[in-house]
Amino acid sequence: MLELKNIADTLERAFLEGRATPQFSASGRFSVEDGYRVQRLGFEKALSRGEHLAGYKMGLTSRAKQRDVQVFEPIHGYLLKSFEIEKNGTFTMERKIHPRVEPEIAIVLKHGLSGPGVTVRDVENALLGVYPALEIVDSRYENFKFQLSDVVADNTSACGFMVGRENYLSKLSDLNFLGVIVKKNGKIVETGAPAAVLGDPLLSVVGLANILGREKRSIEPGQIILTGGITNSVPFSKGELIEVLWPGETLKFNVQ
Ligand code: OOG
Ligand code: MG
Repeated sequence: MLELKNIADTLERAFLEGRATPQFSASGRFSVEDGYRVQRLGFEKALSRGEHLAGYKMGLTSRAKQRDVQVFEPIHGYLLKSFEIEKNGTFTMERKIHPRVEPEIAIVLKHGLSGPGVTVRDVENALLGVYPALEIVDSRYENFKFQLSDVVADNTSACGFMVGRENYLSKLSDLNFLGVIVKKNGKIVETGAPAAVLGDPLLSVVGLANILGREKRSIEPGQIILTGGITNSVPFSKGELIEVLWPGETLKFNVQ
């Protein structure tokens, strides 16, 4: 039997030191439920280090992302305030393993939502903002290779995020069609549209609210919800420039 507390300790060390660890599912029975138990332990450890919750993320909500990592089920994790990257800022490779960037739609609600029975209409009525965003994932597993339970335990590879100022709330009926372009060092490397995320990124929020409801938790007003990567994630390294071009706003960072 794998000891869940030991797994949480190992993942915390990998995260804090930026050193990859072998996946756990390879060395014994490790269920998805165990993965979420480990994620919960990791969250409690983060709080006791003085970290704060910023919101939640959904992952593996697009075919591109599922094929990318060969895991075919949506997952959810938590976002810490310290993950937020300054706009037009720099991203440091210090204590990172093999980070990758992906374009996402971020959602903020003006009133709380909790399942069961949350619908798209409920999410629409609760919306405060719909923002262009990017996420940086950095799996704590060797070679970015994992099974479903591993990636859940590793807080779904969460590492960083940036949320734009542009609010697409007034363009909600066209949200699915907003194109996004990812450039690395000035060259286009990925293109996509929010429709890639479950056919509508608001469905990601529906899923999250219903999942949290089962745990007697809820999405709180003002929390940031990342709805999931639209394209394949793009690896980068020191000295490179990443730009994510959205209608009305470009999100970018230099890698140091
Ligand atoms: C898993 C996390 C997936 C997304 O947006 O699909 C994710 C990974 O790719 O490491 O964040
Ligand atoms: Mg993501």
